[in-house]
Amino acid sequence: MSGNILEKPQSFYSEYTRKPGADTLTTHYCPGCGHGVLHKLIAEALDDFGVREKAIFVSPVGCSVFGYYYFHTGNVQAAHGRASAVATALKRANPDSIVISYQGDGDLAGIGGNNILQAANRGENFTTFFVNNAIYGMTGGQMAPTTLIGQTTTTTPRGRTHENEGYPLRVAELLATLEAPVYLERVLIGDPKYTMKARKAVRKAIKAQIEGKGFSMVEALSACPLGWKMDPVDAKNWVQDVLVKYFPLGVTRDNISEVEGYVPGENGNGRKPLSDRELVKKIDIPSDETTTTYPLPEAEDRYKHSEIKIAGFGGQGVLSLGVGLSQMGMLQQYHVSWLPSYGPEMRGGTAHCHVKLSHNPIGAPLIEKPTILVPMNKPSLYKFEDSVVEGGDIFYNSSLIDTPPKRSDVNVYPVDATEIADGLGNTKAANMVMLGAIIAKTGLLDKEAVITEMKQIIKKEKYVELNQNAVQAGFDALQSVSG
Ligand SMILES: Cc1ncc(C[n+]2csc(CCOP(=O)(O)OP(=O)(O)O)c2C)c(N)n1
Ligand code: SF4
Repeated sequence: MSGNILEKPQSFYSEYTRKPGADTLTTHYCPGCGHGVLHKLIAEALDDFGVREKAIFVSPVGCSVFGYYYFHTGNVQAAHGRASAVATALKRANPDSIVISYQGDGDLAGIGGNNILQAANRGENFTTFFVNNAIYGMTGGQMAPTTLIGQTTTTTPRGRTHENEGYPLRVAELLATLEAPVYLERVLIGDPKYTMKARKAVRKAIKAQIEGKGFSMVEALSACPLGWKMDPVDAKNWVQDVLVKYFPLGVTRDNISEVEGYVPGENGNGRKPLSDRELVKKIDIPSDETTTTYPLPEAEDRYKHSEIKIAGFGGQGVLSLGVGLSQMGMLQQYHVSWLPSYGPEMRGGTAHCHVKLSHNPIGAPLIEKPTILVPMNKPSLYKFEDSVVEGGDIFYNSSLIDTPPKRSDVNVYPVDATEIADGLGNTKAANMVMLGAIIAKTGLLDKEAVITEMKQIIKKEKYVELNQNAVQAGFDALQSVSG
């Protein structure tokens, strides 16, 4: 909207040509549905704040799954319930963007219940619009977590009972018990007399994100005439006369003025830096331990983003080697990630982990093509050898692998890890021998710092020295090897 001229927001396509069929001017929503009105309020706000070009609309499963037909913004589809996880990733990877997560009640409060709770609790700096129509609309009217007691749905044909299905969830109130969210409000969509309040809330929530304040959500009570098997007028009245009695309108959290915003790239990565609230301060565990940090090691360029896969039998310390690399990486100023993958057995089964050490923020922890492979036993070498990138490194446990890797386009380093560890008096230290060997050849970490900080990886005091010696021995074994 500009001046007194009423026009369709630029944040909508002028024609919905992505929608199948000849009708490219109307939406797919049923008459009387609240989705269209909320879409319009969001689109107008994006226009008025001038953020259309950097807005990303996340539509998960539900009637709004086709949001990309309408919003002339970036669009990403999320799996059912995962919009808040996808929005988290989008915002963290693109702190300048304006991320809108748009979810129904089946999606947000049902299958995605834990996702929204965790995202709100982390104070992710994106905006959620939560359409509470007390039913699963798209699939024909099953009970949602917000369905009222006594409400009939296809899965509660005699009406929801608290004995059988529990009580309807009040999401805006639930999230208000968390420390992090900055703004939560419940509004009503569908009747003009409530629309101005809803419009204000939509704008406030988006503005909070623009200012880098943190997590905001607007819960919109909305009619679903089709799911409720009502005509649009009765449905509109039911929202105002019945739904609103259980879900009171209003603000359940507004901390916007209390928190400092962040400036992308300067003091934030898409999340606002959480200030300690009084409650948190009171229960903060006092700590007098100070952590020493070390400068980023000067390794070759190709190690500025290392994707390391470590694999072996359960019990070989594969996962702890990964943890060790990551913890030491953190102390030495890397961005790190560690993702374990366990076999079904506790001991003797296979285990592997994915470790990333990077000079830049890491988008996702999974590794498909490692730049460094560390097989501790034969099956792991066979399984992962082909996946290593050309020019990458393989450090293999030559004590247990008698057939060396076949690849000629990678650097191959045999490390007698198990034998060296046995010589030090404990087979279990083979993983730390390997750590020393990797450091010797890649320069990824500062060896002296790793030895000094060994107690951060090895918690039991009596094993610290053994593992320090193991790192040194692995380092010595490979330092003199050329290549
Ligand atoms: C993993 C998965 N489970 C189930 C479905 C089926 N499904 C599609 S839409 C939907 C319900 C969506 O309801 P809601 O989030 O309330 O949105 P509304 O349709 O009411 O806007 C379900 C269960 C699916 N597509 N994917
Ligand atoms: S089924 Fe319900 S939520 Fe879906 S478009 Fe129709 S009225 Fe809207």
